[in-house]
Amino acid sequence: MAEFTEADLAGILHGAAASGAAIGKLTDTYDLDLPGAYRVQRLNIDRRVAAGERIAGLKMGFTSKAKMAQMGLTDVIWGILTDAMAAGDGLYDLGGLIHPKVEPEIVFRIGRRVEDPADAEAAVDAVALGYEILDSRFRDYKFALPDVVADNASAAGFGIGPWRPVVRAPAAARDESPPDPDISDVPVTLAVNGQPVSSASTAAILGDPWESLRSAARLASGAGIVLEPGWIVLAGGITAAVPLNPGDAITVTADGLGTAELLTSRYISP
Ligand code: OOG
Ligand code: MG
Repeated sequence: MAEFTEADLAGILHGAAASGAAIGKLTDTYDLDLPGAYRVQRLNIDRRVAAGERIAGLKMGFTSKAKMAQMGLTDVIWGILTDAMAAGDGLYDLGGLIHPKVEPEIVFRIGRRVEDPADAEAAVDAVALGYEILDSRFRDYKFALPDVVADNASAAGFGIGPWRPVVRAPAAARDESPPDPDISDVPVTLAVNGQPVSSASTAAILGDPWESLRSAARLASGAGIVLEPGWIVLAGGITAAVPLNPGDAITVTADGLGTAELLTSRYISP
């Protein structure tokens, strides 16, 4: 195994993202374990923050069987989102990306500081349907768990549909009535240019997307991260991700949760 520092590996990943040129798996050449991979991930987030980006929240990965099967991995992972990854309202420019994909997500909004992960669920003030744009820095999306963790769980972008405020039953009735809107088992469809290409229930996310929120809070707390008001948590792709091409119109819909839309530009900036 080659000599390396975690800063070297972060630099390699940053270089791939900045140049749009894919790299081979780090684990083929370097002895990278999961704790080391999360440190590499953090080095590149620190680099983004030093460049002026702000942390926007967290993303969970491989929380659904469809995603695990698609990528051949079975452990839940997480990554960190920044404001620069927000897709915005205009046409989304795929320029600089290597091989982007899109997947439907449930998005949680944190309403107040989460000092204790046990408080995370109560701290969520709204939920929405959204999507995530993925762009693995690894050739052909071929990676082992430490690779994809170091690569910030392939994070590239995200978009959020209309927020739905979370309304909770009085404490005595909470066991029987889930928070409204009920997101535990809602059919979600992803359409490309008007054609539905994949659909699945939100129950695909660890049985209930709230479970993913709880995991995110536990993992963040273990990493010394405090969830801040206004942060979001992406619960994890509900269906397998689909390739994103210039000029695509992507629509993610779910009963009672509305629609999130992504229009990519036909023109790719150099
Ligand atoms: C890793 C990212 C996984 C999810 O929602 O499961 C992820 C990948 O598929 O490249 O974002
Ligand atoms: Mg995702």
